[in-house]
Amino acid sequence: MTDAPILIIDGLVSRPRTFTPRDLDELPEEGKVPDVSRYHPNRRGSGVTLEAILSEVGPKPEANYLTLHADRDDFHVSIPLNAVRGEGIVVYRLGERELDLKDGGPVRFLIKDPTACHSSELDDCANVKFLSRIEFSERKGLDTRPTTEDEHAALHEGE
Ligand SMILES: Nc1nc2c(c(=O)[nH]1)N[C@H]1C(S)=C(S)[C@@H](COP(=O)(O)O)O[C@H]1N2
Ligand SMILES: [Mo]
Repeated sequence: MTDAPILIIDGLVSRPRTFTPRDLDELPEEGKVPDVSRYHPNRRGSGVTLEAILSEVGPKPEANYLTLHADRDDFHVSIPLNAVRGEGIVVYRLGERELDLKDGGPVRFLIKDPTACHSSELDDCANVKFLSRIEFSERKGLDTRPTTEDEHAALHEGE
């Protein structure tokens, strides 16, 4: 595992910071998610809850939205903090190794119980791969999720 930062948290939080895999490993046990296949049978890896990260950074009272940024392919999703609280998981390991690109690594966001694509704020499309930064803001931020079936098909074509 690399010791380099893999995730940036910034915007409206009391303690903006970066996390290395070791930093994430050191979060309290109750924030650990040992195996994401219990939520999504076809997905692999382990990680921590979004809630555990929120406890570290302390979102400010006016932080209504969080935006999940994937710089690698310029994909972005912005969802209300209240809706995703308790639902979000940050996956960054597969056993003792880092999560592969083909699993959406090195960091992948997962929603425990997402709805079908473009049917809600917390849909499958919000399961952001290659997550590099989580930004907190008062208003909704950048959201590049596909909004039509055609856009969606085109996005998956490129995978
Ligand atoms: N970085 C990034 N994350 C992404 C996407 C993408 O194009 N780039 N596509 C989204 C969409 S539209 C869907 S439906 C899911 C698909 O995830 P899966 O390939 O693991 O099923 O990933 C989401 N996460
Ligand atoms: Mo999607």
